[in-house]
Amino acid sequence: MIFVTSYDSPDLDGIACAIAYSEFLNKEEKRAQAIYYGDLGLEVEFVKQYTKYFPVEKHTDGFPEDSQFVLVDAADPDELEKTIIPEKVIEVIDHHPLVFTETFIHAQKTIELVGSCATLITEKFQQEHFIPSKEAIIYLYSAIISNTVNFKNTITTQRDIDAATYLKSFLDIPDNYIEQMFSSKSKLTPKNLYHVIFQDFFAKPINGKRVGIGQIEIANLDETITKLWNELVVALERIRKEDRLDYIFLVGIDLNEGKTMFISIDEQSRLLFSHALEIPDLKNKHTIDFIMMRKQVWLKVDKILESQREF
Ligand SMILES: [Mn+2]
Repeated sequence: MIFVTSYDSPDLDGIACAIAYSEFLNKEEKRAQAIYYGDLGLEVEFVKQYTKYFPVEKHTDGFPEDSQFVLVDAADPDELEKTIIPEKVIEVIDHHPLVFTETFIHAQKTIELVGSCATLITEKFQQEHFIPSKEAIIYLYSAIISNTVNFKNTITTQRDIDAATYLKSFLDIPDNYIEQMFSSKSKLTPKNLYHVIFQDFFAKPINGKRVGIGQIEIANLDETITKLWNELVVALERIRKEDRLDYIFLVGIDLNEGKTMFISIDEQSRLLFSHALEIPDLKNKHTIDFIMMRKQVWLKVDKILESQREF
């Protein structure tokens, strides 16, 4: 059996790719099953409800001896489930610049810097003249729209636009589908705030310091953050303690306006990110009028911390 999976607590891109690519392998008469581990975000829940289709098994225990693995939207061994043995990974498909693919010695690799991994999966279907199932098409289309923030994100390439246009030609979805999908993940409340941030939070050591960056993508960002500021500080403090972080930062993406808000809750982190982002007057709640995703922020933070400077 080939298990198709993404990183822990996958986003919509990871889930869409796992669903569609296991379908692709099945069409090639290979036995494949999409699986995930961890938790699912509000956006995955939205597409799941819309399609009433979710052929992805939650993985809980070990794998049979003869298992093989395909990784989609994931190529970093550190983010993988520990029971997946790197030597048994036969294929890696990802769209991220930071990869450690040498770990997967037996894997065929497709690493291309487009906006969404779903674009790469869509292209594989096109090359083989396979048409995905209606449900898989909805997942792939939604993933491209989500990852590229409806093509407003600077990571968007023409290939993403072409893949989404191709997928959309098979679809008959309501005009406000994208709006609904975006607002599905915008329902931040004092109660779910910690969970939503934690669901898409990533921490790592850089040069002896532990750095954590969360990312939230919502509509009405400014209004929501202003309203939930006190709860947000509590949630970030809790994550900082649990993860023993030296620096913590939150990247907020406004889905409707295509803006980014950088959030820091302590002076040390504010200073680090002020240097990294080259924004001298960085405020605790600082808005810029274009989209900068966490991945782009990490590159800047890596660079500044690796230069051994003290903050
Ligand atoms: Mn992705």
